[in-house]
Amino acid sequence: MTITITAFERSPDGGKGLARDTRVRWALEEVGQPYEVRLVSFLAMKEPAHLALHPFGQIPTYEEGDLALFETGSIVFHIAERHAGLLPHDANARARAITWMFSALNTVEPPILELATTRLLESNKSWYPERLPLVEDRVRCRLNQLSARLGNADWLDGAFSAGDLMMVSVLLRLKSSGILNEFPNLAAYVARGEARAAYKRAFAAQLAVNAGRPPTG
Ligand code: GTB
Repeated sequence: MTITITAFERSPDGGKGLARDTRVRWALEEVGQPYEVRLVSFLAMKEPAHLALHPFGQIPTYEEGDLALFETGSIVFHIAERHAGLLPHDANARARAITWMFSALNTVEPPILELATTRLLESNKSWYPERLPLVEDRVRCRLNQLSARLGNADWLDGAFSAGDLMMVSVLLRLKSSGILNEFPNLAAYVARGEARAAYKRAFAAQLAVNAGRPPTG
């Protein structure tokens, strides 16, 4: 059955791979599943046809036969459950890998998003110089804890899993901030993710859509 995902017609990041279709492309590449991409504009995302797939009018979505999914956590979990390569067979190791997926999305991503939003939307506010360091420190707090847990390991719990895919995807958003480099083992962890052949294919595929198109917004 053909898998179709949606992605920005034109990503605001100009092809840096930070939009969330990249993590879905990466998961599909890791498990060797071909997929098609339907590009959608910001306007089309808010129209009924897309809202029927994604109630919040966002990308990415995932369609496969009768199944339509939204939310990258759910989509990557679905891919990892249906195809070998992203979740261990051992039941406990599998549960732990899934736990890392949730923690990437629920515990590590929120302060990183808060930082991105602060920088993007609040830099003209009088209180920005006071707020920014507070928000940065919330990110540092999480990275400090994650860094301590990762230690010298290559991946969070044994072999590379969907938990690492999600955690690296979340941390990638920090690359331009300089904060990631304060934690050399996390910077190396992200670089290991980026060095995977499947990630490179996913990145190249999104870049092919956005190359030569200046960032918007
Ligand atoms: N929780 C959802 C998920 O994980 O699937 C979040 C989905 C989401 O935020 N989608 C964004 C979207 O569709 C695109 S990825 N936004 C349009 C809208 O809400 O109207 C977020 C994103 C966008 C742009 C950059 N960038 O330019 O760097 C990075 C990340």
